[in-house]
Amino acid sequence: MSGMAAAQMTVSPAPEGFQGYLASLWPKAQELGVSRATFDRIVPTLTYNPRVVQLDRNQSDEVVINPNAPVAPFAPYRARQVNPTRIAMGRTVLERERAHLAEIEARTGVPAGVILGIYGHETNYGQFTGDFDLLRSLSTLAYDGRRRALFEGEFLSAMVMVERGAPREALTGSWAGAIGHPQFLPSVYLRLAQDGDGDGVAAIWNNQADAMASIAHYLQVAGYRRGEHWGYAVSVPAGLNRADLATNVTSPRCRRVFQRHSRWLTAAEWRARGVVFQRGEPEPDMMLSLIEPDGPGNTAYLLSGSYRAILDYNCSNFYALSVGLLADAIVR
Ligand SMILES: [Ca+2]
Repeated sequence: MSGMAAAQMTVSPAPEGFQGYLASLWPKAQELGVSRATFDRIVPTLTYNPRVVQLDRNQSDEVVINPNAPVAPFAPYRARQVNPTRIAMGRTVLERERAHLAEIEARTGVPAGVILGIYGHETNYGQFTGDFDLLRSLSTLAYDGRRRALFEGEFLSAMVMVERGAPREALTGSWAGAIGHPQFLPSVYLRLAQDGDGDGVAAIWNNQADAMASIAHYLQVAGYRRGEHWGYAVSVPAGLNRADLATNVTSPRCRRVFQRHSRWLTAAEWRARGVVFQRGEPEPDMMLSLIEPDGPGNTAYLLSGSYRAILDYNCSNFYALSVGLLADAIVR
């Protein structure tokens, strides 16, 4: 049976059992530090949301992809994502938040441009954060059960956020539980969110400095290296021996994403093979891997270890390349 058929046959439990299921979560919530008062204030207000179950079903169908399908070109994606409006807005935020960004960069080693590159991609700098009620979505998805372990944990994390003072009405986001300006899941918020403006609260739902400090902290923990640029646009000679450059490493996560990267060579070794840097000159001993997202004959990119921290935020080469290119365009 194909995965798609299995997904379509998944039967949701009846909505009538929803409140009983939530009540059964009390011991777990208590263990995490949620008070009875908070639990009793929130849970009776939650109702089953069939819309998010439908969206979750659609997504599970999309996951079934043909591994032999042709790979889509990057250029149209880039044109949509790294557009003049988004670049201009990024520069506006950079100007207005320059002091906060300088402090965040000094502390985390993540450059302002890369922070803004992620911020612009996730929510257009806080403009589009999603309007699904977080606790309602997560409780429904947990009850539905296709990915209960994930969503039950996120629901309980969201309850902990409320316990610690996050305003219930501010917790809105995508149907799948990503909230606020940086689109963090609640568990990510609890682990990594930071206060960027010094008021003691990491208010990623309405504060840009907090959002940017949180994005930077995420990337820092994911391995973004201070002073190591994410990557470089390059021209590749027609005769480049690509078979010799194939990676022999199989990534345990996001296998298809990492498969598109060559093995690592130094910048000097790439130059010796005829690769020309279109802009920027990395140190000769910097380790870089090649991706050709539009195929031979088009602009390619040499990627650093810091690029992989961006992949940790969202494991897609198009996303990470586009974030890096938006970053470069904003600070250019
Ligand atoms: Ca704050």
